[in-house]
Order: sequence, then C-alpha cells, then structure tokens
Amino acid sequence: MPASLVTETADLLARLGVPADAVTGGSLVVTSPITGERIAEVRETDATGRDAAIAAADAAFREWRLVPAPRRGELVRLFGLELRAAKADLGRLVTIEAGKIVSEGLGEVQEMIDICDFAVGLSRQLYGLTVATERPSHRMMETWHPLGVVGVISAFNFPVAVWSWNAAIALVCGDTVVWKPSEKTPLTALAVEALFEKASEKAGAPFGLSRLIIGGREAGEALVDDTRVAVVSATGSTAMGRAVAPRLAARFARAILELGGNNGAIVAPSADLDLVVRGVAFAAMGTAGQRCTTLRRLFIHEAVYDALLPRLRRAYASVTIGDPREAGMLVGPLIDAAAFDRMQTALDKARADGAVIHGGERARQDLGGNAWYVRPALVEMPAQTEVVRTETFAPILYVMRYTDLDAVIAAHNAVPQGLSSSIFTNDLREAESFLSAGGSDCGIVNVNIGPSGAEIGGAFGGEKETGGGREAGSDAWKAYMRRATNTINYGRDLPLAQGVAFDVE
Ligand code: UN1
Repeated sequence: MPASLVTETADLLARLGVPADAVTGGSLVVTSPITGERIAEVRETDATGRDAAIAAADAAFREWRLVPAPRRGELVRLFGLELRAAKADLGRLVTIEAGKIVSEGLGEVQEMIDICDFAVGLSRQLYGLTVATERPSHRMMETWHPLGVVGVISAFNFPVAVWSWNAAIALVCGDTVVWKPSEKTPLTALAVEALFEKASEKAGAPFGLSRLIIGGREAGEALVDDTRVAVVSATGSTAMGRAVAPRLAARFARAILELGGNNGAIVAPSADLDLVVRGVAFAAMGTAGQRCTTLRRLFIHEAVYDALLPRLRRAYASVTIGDPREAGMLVGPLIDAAAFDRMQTALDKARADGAVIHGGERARQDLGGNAWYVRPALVEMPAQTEVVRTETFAPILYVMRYTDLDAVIAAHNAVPQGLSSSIFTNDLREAESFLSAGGSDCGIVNVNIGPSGAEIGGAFGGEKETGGGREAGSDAWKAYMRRATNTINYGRDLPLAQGVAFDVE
C-alpha cells in the first residue's frame, strides 16, 4: 500500500522545511485533486499579516536596491542550489497539490532552476545604452534601477514556476517580492518560501526579500491597491485581469499581465503528420488541458484532414488517464468539480453548434467521488463559433478544416486572446507567412512544435486579452526596473538642445 496522501504530504512538507503549524488547523482547506481528499488546513494571512508582509518587503527593498546586482545574483544562485537539492520532493508536492504527472511536476521545478540560472547570468548583464548626443562635450546614457516591491499573483496550474520567473528576475533587479499564490495551491508556495529562507540565511541576505500572503481575493486586492507595491505581475483568467488592471492603472502602478490563452495550430498540407500527432497530443492533453498555453484550436488543411483525424482519435482514445503519481500516466485530474462543470457546459454548447465530440466524459471515478478525471475531448467543429472563441480551462481540442492559408490565418487570429500559436508545415513560404507581421498575432509563434512548453530563455506572454505582459527571459527584466536617462555635461558651455537660445547676463 502506498502511504496515504495525507501522510505523504505531511512528510514532504516537513522535509521541505514547512512548519507543521502552518498547515494544520487553519481556515484554508487544501484538497488533492488526485483523490479529492483533504490534505491540509492552511493558516490564512489576515489584514495585519498582509500589511506586515508588504511593510517588510518595502523595508528590505531600501537595503537590497543598494546591493550590487552580481551580489544579489549570488542569493539567486544559492536558491537555485536549494531547488536542485529539493527537486524530487518539491516536484512530488506539485503533483499532489496540482495533479500534474510526475515528469511535469519535476519539469516545473526544473523551470525554476533554469530561471535562477538565467537570473544569475543576468545579474551581470543589466546593461544600459549610451546614446549619441547632439551637444558637444555631453554624454547621454541610460541607467536601470530597482523599482520597488513586486506583487506576484499566481495560478494553480503552475503553482511555483510562474512565481520563480518573476521572483528570480525581480531579486537580481534589486526588487523585493510579495507573493499571493492560488488558494488552491498554498502548500507548494509554503515549501518554496521555506527553501528561499534557507538560501537567504546562507547568503546573509536581509529579512523580507520575499514574503508570502495566503488567502483569496482580498489577499490579491491587498497587493493591487497598496501604494507600496510598485509592480503587480498577475497570472490568471482574463476576468481577473479585467478586475486588476484598472485598479493598478488608477494608481499608476505597473502591471505585468499573463491572462487567458486560446491557442491555435495550423496543419498545412506539407506537415510531417508524425510530428503533428505528438505535438498536438502533448499541447492539447498535457497538464489535462490546464496550461494557459494549451492547444485549444486546430485548423487542418482539407488535403490532410482525413489522414490526420483518425490518428488523433487513436491518440485520444489510447491516452492513459489516472493517478498522476503512477508511471506511464499521461493525463491527471482536473483541479476541481467546477473545472469539470465548465468543461461539460462548453461541450454542450459545442454540441448545440453541430459538433461531433469524441471523449470528454468523466473517467476514473474509482479514484474518488470528488476527483475529477476526464477523457480529453476531440471536437470536430463545423465553424469557429463563440464557444471555440472562449477559453475553457480543460482538455478540449476544437478541430476545424481549412482550404486557404490567408483565410485560416485570419480565422486563427479571430479570437480575443493572443498568447501562443503554431504552424506545422515544411513549406518555407507558409512558415514565414505565419511568423510575419501579417501572420499570427500572438506573443509566441512556433513552427513544427506545439504552442505549449516554452523554455524560460524567451520572453513569455501574449497580446490582446492575454494582457500584453512579458515574463521570464530575453529583456523581460526591464519591466521590473525603472530606466533613468542621464545627460552629463563635461564642457565649459551650456548649449541647449534643438538650438534653443536663452542667454542671460
Ligand atoms: C501557464 O500555463 O501559466 O510554456 C504557463 C509553457 C510553460 C508555462 C505555462 N512553460 O507551457
């Protein structure tokens, strides 16, 4: 008999350094989607605690911003070492709390390690430009300075990696962090915080660099409305972003938004169908369809539709569904009953629009009455109706036929969201068209791979209702710093720009 989830969770938390009193007797009940059973009761942070967390991060910022960036990088390096040492335990906890299969739970921790490595390198590369000036004996340059407290609001589906994209970069940039994790996944957040504290102690870093506030909407609002919080990076639904963005704008705080996706892929006549089947299977069914980058719309050229569809149907029918801790399992549970209900509502709408639906039904009820497993749904759609244009956070893949590339690119872009996209083709003209200014309107545009599973080296995020934010690699760090333009006169005259004369006696 494997250890019960309750015992295993308690053991993992203890090994990861989370005090038992933080996860027992609190008001926030945590259940594992694997069986639907209760695994912890977490203490929520009250208003006083929230204020104290932000105050501590604000005070730490005053000190941290003066520490040279490569020394700040040293803390992130040590944190990366803690993550390496704890990878198996933390990955396992991700599996238990979020329901991800083992390799994805571990992959999530690897993503944290990767961003730490990136941030350590970045800590020596926070470059500014020098700019040619029009005035003699002048020099112009840009300097980048720490901005302040960064509020991070994260979602259940990437309970730890998305925080780390923000935190690792923010910390080397000289900012401090207050994190409001999803109320569905506070345990992994507590574990990460404990690992971070260990690294902080080893580095001799000031107290308060990263604080955690646990709770629901009011906890998020505390970050959004507090003038001590300079930037809020929020990951979640477009509805959440619509609530957060105007409140941040009202106080001129910066927003980094990573909201809904409704990602499409185009399969052209020249596509390598072996690649397509594998790419589509992972992108559409992986993480039980609960990634913001999940493939939700597939446009197949009519020349290959009849060859491809039966292969996809076979993949959908044969995918293993069940306890994500078991080896060989590919599709774990949905996060909760509400997710299951939303999936069924979407499928009902699709059916009413004339869809032919394969799969989508509840599965593995043997694993628990409150565990919500489904067979991923492959849905043949006659047209891109409203339900297809709406993000449903579940494994539903809407499949449509096309004949003309320009028309399918227009259809691909005819949704409110703009996160990730792909084309499968071996035709250079088609690939380049999709990548061009007239092609996909998304923040992530791929060729011959699916839309999900991005590496941290690139800037991650999307356009339109996805919110426009960029996180992780490339120059996403600039959103966590303020830029100063400096002009220095080393001459004896005071020439004015644009030739303006203003001579006083
Ligand atoms: C998310 O679903 O919020 O590209 C993030 C991916 C992952 C991140 C997804 N690296 O699918």
